[in-house]
Amino acid sequence: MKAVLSDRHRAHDPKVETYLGVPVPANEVPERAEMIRAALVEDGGFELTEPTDHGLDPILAVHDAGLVRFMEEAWPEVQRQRIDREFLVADTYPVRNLFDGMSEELIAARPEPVAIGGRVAWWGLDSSNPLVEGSYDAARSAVDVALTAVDLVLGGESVAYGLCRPPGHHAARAMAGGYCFFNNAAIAAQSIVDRTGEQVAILDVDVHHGNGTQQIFWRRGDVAYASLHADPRRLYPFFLGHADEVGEGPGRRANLNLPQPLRADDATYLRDLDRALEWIGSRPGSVVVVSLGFDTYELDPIGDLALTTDGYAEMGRRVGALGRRLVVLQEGGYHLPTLGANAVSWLRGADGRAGVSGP
Ligand code: Q9C
Ligand code: ZN
Repeated sequence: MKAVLSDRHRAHDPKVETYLGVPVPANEVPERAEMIRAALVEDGGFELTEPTDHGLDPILAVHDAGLVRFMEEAWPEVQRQRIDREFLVADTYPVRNLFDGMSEELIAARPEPVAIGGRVAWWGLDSSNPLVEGSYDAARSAVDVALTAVDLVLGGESVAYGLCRPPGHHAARAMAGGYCFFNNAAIAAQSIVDRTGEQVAILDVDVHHGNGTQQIFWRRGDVAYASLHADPRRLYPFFLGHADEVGEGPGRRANLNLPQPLRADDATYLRDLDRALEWIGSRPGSVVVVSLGFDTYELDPIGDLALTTDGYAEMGRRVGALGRRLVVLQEGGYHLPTLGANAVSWLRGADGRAGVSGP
């Protein structure tokens, strides 16, 4: 199997994030991708390739130009405004109740702030998403990784893996968040639609609901989104991911959320995976984009499900058995010691090989 990865992810190297306002060690760190890379190399069954530059157009096909401009300008502005910080996060957000009673028209006309502390809130979801000096460059490289995996699959590969970092599925049209800046999977799916004219399905198996991907395709019937995730009443992103969110307008019934119970095990999870796969299989299209997270793992420090390394092999096998071409893109997963084994297990399963046994 071909695996696309770039060293440029290392430029996004936050040391700290905040948890309920208090600094804690960052979870989404360069070591994550390095662990997976090492395991792919050691396995021997993966051909590692570098991404090619795809420019800004595919990003602007999905994201608001203002978000892209903010990402370009954020760190230079931190320096220009002489904010002495190692990372940028917001403290004051434009939450919906701020605008209670105001007309949609007047709300929409509120101007973007000029202070960088206001802009990071304007374009952001949450304060546990540190933006550092190299975040923009790394986020651009993650998009190139995803689009190069698309190139491989449209060029005839039956499956390609993109080791995207930073991840993407929390990033919406006009919003970063949840360790994500640009939505790699959404950009990949849009590019497949544009280049093939076919419908596309996105299967999201990260432990968190992909609110960004859902938002981008909410009113779209040509890109279906199916997600298994911890019930948002318990876990980030807290406010979206409920089962009654099915899409609207032309996108009605093209969104499927399957919230999972606390500590859901392989058997419980795989039953709902089969529902998602059946739903995807009933829709047209020959390519499926997978948002792959290993924060569903039993020892993940921020997830609350209980999947195993063997469970990932079976998950990969069932997704591979769909018989669709697969663009598999890395999202979360934060238990560093097992990330490599879990990735190899899932990908070997999808490739129709036997999984590796757990550590
Ligand atoms: N103390 C992805 O897995 N909040 N994003 C975490 C932990 C944000 C996770 C707080 C979690 C986002 C791609
Ligand atoms: Zn996640």
